[in-house]
Amino acid sequence: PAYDLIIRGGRVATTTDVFEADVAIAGEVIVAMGRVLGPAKREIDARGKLVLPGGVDSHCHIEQLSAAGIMNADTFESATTSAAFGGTTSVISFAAQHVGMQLGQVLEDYHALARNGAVIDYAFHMIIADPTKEALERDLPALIRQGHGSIKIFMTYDRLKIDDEPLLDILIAAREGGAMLCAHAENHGIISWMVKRLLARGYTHPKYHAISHARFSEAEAFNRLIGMAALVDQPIMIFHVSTAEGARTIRDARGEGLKVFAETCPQYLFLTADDLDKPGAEGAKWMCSPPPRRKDDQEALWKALSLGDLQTISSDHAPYRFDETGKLRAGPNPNFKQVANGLPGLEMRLPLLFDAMVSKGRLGLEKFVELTATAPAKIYNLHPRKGSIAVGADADIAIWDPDRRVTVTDAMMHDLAGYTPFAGRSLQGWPVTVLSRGRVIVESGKLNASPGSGRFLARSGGEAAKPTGRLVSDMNPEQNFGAKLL
Ligand code: DUC
Ligand code: ZN
Ligand code: ZN
Ligand code: ZN
Repeated sequence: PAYDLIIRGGRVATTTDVFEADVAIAGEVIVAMGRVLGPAKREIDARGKLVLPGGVDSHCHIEQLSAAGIMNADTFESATTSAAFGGTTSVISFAAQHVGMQLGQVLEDYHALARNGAVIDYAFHMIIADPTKEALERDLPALIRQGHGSIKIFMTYDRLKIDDEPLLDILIAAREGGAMLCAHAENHGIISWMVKRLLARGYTHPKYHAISHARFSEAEAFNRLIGMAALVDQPIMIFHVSTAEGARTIRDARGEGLKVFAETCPQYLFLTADDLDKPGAEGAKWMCSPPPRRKDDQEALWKALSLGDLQTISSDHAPYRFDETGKLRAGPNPNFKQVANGLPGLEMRLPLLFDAMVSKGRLGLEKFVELTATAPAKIYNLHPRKGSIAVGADADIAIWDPDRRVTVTDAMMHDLAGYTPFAGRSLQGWPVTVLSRGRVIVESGKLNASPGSGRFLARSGGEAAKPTGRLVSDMNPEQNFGAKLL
């Protein structure tokens, strides 16, 4: 037969269309779509099912050392397995430099972990925490050329934060390498000042974590970052937008024609600060940064997604067990500052969003495909290989049963966090069969992929990371540098 596999009779969805078609695969690639294709060595009956591009999760922390030096709960094997069970077939995780580490070595170390463990394809954002001359001038340009087309920085966290001056140096370095600059943007001073005042007055319960991240710490940092990026005409991606004011700041910047991209995450669409308000230390399970906010913020984020102000929804998967190895490392009754920040989310990202967007109808199926697969693939230059069902694309496909109802439990998760912050929810729609480059890796509730079978996705910064060509006059004082900098 001409084809290795045909997915027959399903409804295929892209960002613009939903249509019934057979999808034919040869080797690792989709080679035909149409009616009554065949024959093939194998067929999958997809009648009554949706045939969607595998999810692209462009923000997840895997086998990463936290700011406080705690290793998170997953390995590449467990994290990518949980991603696959949730319908996700590509991840962009982090290669995280800490102060004193050489960037090239950091990349080698994360490559080794992923090469041995990943069951789906992966790429890395390079976290820069120590912007030395060697890191920015020697290592970074070479590493970008080797296929790491994005950089991430933190504007908060004691051991990671990048102040304004070095941030400008990093923005220039990103610009020169053609890389996207991603940021965790929160005002560090406001948060650390709030933390100290709360703890000094005995407010130690996990729920005060949310209060310590005062809402304007987000919009303030967004605005400062946007200003610096505009000065040097460098495109940016603002991670995990959580507040209405944050979303409005991004909307204003985009309205000015600035190249500002932004994401949010399920925790900001489905959780609120009240979820942290549980007896004892239990609320620590819902602690992430920024924290879940309010109901009206959720509505503002949905609106921002519908208007295109936010372009992607990632998980920010950052799993820590609710025990002495993770969240309770400081003891059974930690103060909120002692608890590692982060939630597991690789597996539940798509089922939560499918239920809300497709089954309950909020924004609809095409927008679900766009926000969770196509747009992140485009922004991070993985498209057209990843992120869409198209002839010539990798056969990364999730077949969804739109009628299957599932009540989420901790026990059904495949990551190593040991819990999900979304347990107890009843969802409609579930990914039942998942393909990565033509291999059927999830089927009948079982994984059929060996650790290390995922591949590294080398990519340049691509179109999204290209400057607009409109430098502000401060960076071009003689008005005769063309698109060149001061
Ligand atoms: N926030 C989290 O909640 N986890 C990982 C890192 C971060 O910034
Ligand atoms: Zn590399
Ligand atoms: Zn972050
Ligand atoms: Zn993160």
